[in-house]
Amino acid sequence: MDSIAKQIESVAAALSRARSVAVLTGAGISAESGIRTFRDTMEGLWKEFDPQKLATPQAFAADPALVSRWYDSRRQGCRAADPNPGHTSLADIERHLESRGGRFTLLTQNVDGLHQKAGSRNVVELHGSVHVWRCTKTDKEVTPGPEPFQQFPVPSPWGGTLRPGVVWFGEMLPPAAVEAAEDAATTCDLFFSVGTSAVVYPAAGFVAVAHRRGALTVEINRDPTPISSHVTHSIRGKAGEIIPQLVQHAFK
Ligand code: BV8
Repeated sequence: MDSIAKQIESVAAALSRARSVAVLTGAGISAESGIRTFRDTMEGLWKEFDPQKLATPQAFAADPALVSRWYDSRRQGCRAADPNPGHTSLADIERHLESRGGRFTLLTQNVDGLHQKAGSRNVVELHGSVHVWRCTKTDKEVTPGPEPFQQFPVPSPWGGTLRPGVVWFGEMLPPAAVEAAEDAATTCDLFFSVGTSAVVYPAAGFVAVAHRRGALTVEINRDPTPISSHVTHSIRGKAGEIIPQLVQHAFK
């Protein structure tokens, strides 16, 4: 494999010419903002829980107080976190593409809202948001204030219970989000997969859609993943270090 510097140079050259760019991000891009990745061992009072088991409708049905407490503690952590150079450099790429009439679509599996905080505009939240909660009785959505919830499970204004506005395992993704992702994957010249273990579907499948069409596909990830040998370039490194270098080389 080429050295990282060589990979960055060739990807930056493609980025400088691209008309349409799609990016899929996962928990790894928020790691440098202090938000634990999804599969890192949980810490503190959550360390004996498996996130994959907690992020399900079954877990919420069995213990709505526990699951709501977990999500509210994550919501507080996300509110307190700041975007890192990985997030802000993706917002820079979007601005560069838009300034020359190009297209930029940011597909995120993250529920932390940090891409929006960093100034990204065309953000597609494939797995929803921890900052939006939904009434289990009326399906109406609320955006709770900054304070932690005082009561668990959280009563809704409509007599039901509030659940986090995220997509749990076994739940369908928002159809509009899937449509936007499919459109981006089928029209982009360049598809990045950043900070994701690429094991959760359908999100992990969009890079292959782009690759099969001949788009240039690039992974930026700390560790190898199941897609590492199926993309054009797999760059091993931190998103907060690699993406700013791409911006520097592509748009100097
Ligand atoms: C669906 C929201 C149709 C909640 C999440 C059986 C029954 C039902 C479904 C299935 C089934 N078997 C398989 C499925 C499909 C299932 C799935 O894919 N399962 C996998 C695990 C096998 N998918 C679904 O259920 C989806 N829905 O298919 O509906 C359906 C419906 C019914 C029946 C059948 C089909 C819904 C999936 C969405 C689940 N919700 N999150 C929440 O956040 O609590 S997914 C969860 O995993 C997180 O959102 C996260 O985004 C996602 C992926 O994790 P990553 O983001 O990749 O994070 P991870 O920690 O894994 O990796 C981080 C990476 O970053 C690492 O590789 C690391 O090396 C790297 N890294 C770390 N630091 C850095 C870094 N990289 C760069 N820089 C750094 N600094």
